Amino acid sequence: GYDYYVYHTYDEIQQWISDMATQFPTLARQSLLTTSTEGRAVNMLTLGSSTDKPIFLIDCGVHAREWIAPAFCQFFVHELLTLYETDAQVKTMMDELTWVIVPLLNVDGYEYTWSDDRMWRKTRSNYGTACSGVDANRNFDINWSGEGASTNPCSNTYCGPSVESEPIVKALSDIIRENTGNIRGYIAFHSYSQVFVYPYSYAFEDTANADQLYDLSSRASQAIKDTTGMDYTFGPGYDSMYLVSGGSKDMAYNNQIPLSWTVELRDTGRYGFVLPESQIEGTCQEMYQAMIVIADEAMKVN
Ligand code: 0X9
Ligand code: ZN
Repeated sequence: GYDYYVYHTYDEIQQWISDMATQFPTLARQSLLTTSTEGRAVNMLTLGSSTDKPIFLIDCGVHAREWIAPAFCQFFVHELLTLYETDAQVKTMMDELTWVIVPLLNVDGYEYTWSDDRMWRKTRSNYGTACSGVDANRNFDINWSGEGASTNPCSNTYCGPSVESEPIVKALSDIIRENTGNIRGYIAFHSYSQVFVYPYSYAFEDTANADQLYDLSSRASQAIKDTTGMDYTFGPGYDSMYLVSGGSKDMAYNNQIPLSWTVELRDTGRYGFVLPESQIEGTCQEMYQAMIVIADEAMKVN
């Protein structure tokens, strides 16, 4: 069977997505999110026993070199699909929510990390400048090109020539806008640092539900501690790391998604982006337990 504890290429992930949809026809549906700048398909999976439930939206791999993120997305999808019949908690999560999951968002960048530069972060778009690539997590419609984003095309945090210039950003933003009021939760999986980051990151400002996000992040961190003993911190973006403008989780929150995070997976810096495959299983197991806690709350929000 498919090995969830190794890193997979774009082609392998594409095949895996269609295999999931084929093997679990009543629980999983594959669709095309968009076509990337370089012409690759960006696919998503919609999971759940019915399709009209409130949505929990997840994307993995917006930053190309953060390989553990798509690895987690694949593991998580597989858990939801294979445990549905036997695990009461998973059954409830799949009966009460519609999971929209993009296992690999920045497909062009990801391919480039396999072929040319393991440390590539951005997309591969070029708008006629010396350097290629836009930081997709600076390209969303939230204080676009403001503090914590660069207008220099050679910067790793280049916000792009215009807001939503990147097809993957435009397509994900469209999903968020088309489902306004019907998305309970959003998580963008990144690495590394082991942090639950919630809004806001573009300004020193707290959300209306800051207490809820604090409490839920705290419980998710505790679930991780109880699973593998790993420490994950949490806090608003402006506090936990650095200011970021044009990031997806702030855009999601401001489009009426109350539970919104950037989650930074393992590690805390020893291996950084080049996390050994031996750590995939532990990372997936701990974050799966955190997702149970978060899903439980998402099912309660009204
Ligand atoms: O800079 C980013 O886009 C994210 N970190 S990463 O190392 N994965 O690139 C952080 C985004 C969350 N916002 C803040 N931490 N302020
Ligand atoms: Zn990242």
